[in-house]
Amino acid sequence: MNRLIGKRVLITGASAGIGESCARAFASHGAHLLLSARRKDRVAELAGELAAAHGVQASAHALDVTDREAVAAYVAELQADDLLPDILVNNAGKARGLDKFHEGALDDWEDMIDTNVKGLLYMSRAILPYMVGRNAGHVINIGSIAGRWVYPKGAVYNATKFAVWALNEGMNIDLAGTKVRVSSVDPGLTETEFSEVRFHGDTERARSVYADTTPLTGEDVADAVVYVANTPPHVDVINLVLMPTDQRHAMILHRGGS
Ligand code: 8X3
Repeated sequence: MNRLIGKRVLITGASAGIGESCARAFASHGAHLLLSARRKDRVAELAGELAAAHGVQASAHALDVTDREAVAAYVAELQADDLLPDILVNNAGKARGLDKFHEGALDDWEDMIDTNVKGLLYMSRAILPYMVGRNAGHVINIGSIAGRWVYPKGAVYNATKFAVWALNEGMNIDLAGTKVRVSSVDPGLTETEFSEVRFHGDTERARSVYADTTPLTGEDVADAVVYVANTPPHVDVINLVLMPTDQRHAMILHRGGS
């Protein structure tokens, strides 16, 4: 049963990767889209394409989730226009660097903490009061297996995703007694721009992350997000962890064919 027809979904970081795949998957289920990303041109093009293809409403907004005033202004605008979302997908996130802790770059750390933690906080804090007011709504946080297991050279990225896990848990606890649901979808190795961003544009190194293995795609993760969003209102998926069949743990990845 499709419960997503006519639902309004706000997706952050929707210009590429898992966010873009989520936009495509929700649109194909008849949901209206509020797409945001720092890169307005990419997200505007996607909104136009999906609106035309699926007959849904789709708008694009240039938004840096680390800018708390910009987040507040965007949500105020949505409220004024009666466009508040039924579903918020906190997708904007990134890894920057893969270094031993004592060699890590402070700028990388700030970037990850600002986006993965503070950005998620700003968006959720701005939207949730309206969901609580309506006693309906769903926040879906894109976490990671990096929030379950720490791996070498990942400490700060791991810490931000452990934070997403804790915030997902904390929101759920504090929303007990309401009908507002909070879920995390926690993927393992997924081939997107993720590694290119992590390695500051080093495409060769990025490619090596996925060599000789079959990673998840953005579509695989979007399928899981849509499943979580489409469950009946009395069901709250707290965490959904998915990994490639070739991966069974952050540090156990099979390479080299069958
Ligand atoms: C992405 C998963 O294991 O590459 O968050 O960090 S991993």
